[in-house]
Amino acid sequence: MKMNHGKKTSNRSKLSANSAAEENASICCQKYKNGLCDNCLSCMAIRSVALSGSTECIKKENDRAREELEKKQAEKLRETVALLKSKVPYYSRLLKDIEVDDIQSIRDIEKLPFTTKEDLRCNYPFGLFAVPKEKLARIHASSGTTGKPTVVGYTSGDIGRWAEMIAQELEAVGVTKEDTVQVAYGYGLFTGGLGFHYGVEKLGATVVPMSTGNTAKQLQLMQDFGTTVLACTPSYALHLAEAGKDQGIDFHKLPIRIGIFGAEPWTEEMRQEIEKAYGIKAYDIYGLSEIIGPGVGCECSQRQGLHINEDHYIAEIIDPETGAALDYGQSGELVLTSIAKEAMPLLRYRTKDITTLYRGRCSCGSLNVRMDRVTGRSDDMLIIKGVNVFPSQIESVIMSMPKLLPHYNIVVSKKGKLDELLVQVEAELSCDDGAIAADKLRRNIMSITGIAAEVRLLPPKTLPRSQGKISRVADLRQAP
Ligand code: DLL
Repeated sequence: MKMNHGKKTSNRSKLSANSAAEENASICCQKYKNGLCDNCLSCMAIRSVALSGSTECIKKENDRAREELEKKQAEKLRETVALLKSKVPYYSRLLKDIEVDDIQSIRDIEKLPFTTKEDLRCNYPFGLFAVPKEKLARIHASSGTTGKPTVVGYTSGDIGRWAEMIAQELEAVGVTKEDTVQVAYGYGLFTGGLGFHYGVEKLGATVVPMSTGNTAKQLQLMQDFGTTVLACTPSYALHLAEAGKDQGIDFHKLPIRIGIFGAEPWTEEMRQEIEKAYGIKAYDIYGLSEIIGPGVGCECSQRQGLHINEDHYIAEIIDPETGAALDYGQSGELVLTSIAKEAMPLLRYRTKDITTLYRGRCSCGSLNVRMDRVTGRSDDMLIIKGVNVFPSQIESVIMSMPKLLPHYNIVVSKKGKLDELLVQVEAELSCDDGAIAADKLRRNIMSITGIAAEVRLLPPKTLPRSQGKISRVADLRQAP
């Protein structure tokens, strides 16, 4: 049986849902006390309507609060444009026909140019910095597969705001000062480790700065130090769970209760697998170095999407092919503008991450725009036999089959002129069961993607494990 180490998440969720409703009720009372809407006949009526969550006056109040937020965003956007025009020669050239006064509302963001990873490479290393080098407190970089690394800089103010942001996100999933947070994201040029580290310290919890790898030690200290929160990539969480099981560790008997996973795409099914293995609640956190690092968006205890930190960023969704703006609820490429960054603000950065944005008040009370989990990157999308396929679709199929293990890879190759898709998955099955499972997997992939894949079931622990971001796809068609 799992020991109770003060696992507070579900109570917390109920509490925050109630307090959101109470907040709505009090807003309603205050604003409409001299002219209640039809539903607001008495305070009790307001309260019960607020709990059910849909009155005319709550909607009006939400609209007013959004308007207020967007006004502040527009002001910060104007300041950012002014800063870039005066301090970054690359942006001064790009923005030569745009005046700060052209930005009157956040919808005017569409007048601004996009920024891409290529722009960062062309300005390597410090060409996009808006402050002199001596004002930098830290530099991070991501290596990328080709060419020069992407370099990002931070002032001490940027680092302070980043830590604050992560601390708030940790709090929103139920992490408290009493928690011990094992940070198993890489420390170094990658933003994951240090980004989390300072957020945990800011919150006042205890940080165990493990970085990636050293799996045996991770497991030992997790037990000896009484880790309550694990932060790492979802693929490494799976690897740790598997290694722990091999050592006979029963995670359900340990105090660990929360996992904060991100830095790579993962599916809802993967979440369930991880939660089952550890007996924890797992939350999705999103971010990218170009914008700051982890924490651009994070789920709250309600898990109704990742809240975008709108005091710091403006999020848009565009059609990745045409660059045209898409509406809330439509899936496309996420574009982010930093509006509170000193060292390296970016305008309309094309993340290449595919997701959907939603508006409306979350049951935690926040009105911030929320994003769906990232389903893949526009440049990760495979076109196989003319069909668009995201690796996450194949992962969902695999993870929905209980007899298959969450360790797989996808190989795309060419035979003559024809594309071929090979999916290899580990499974603990006898030969007969294996043949049935392979056939079922083949049929399920066909029904989701429309593609006839070759399927191979492999013995457990055959495929390589990851300590950081995992690479599960090999497209051999472009190989020389
Ligand atoms: O991965 C920052 C980070 C660290 C995020 C720790 C979350 C946790 P980069 O190395 O620059 O930064 O990689 C950014 O990783 O554009 C996405 O494609 C992918 N990514 C990040 N978080 C998620 C997530 C960090 N939760 C790139 N789901 C992004 C899916 C993610 N993909």
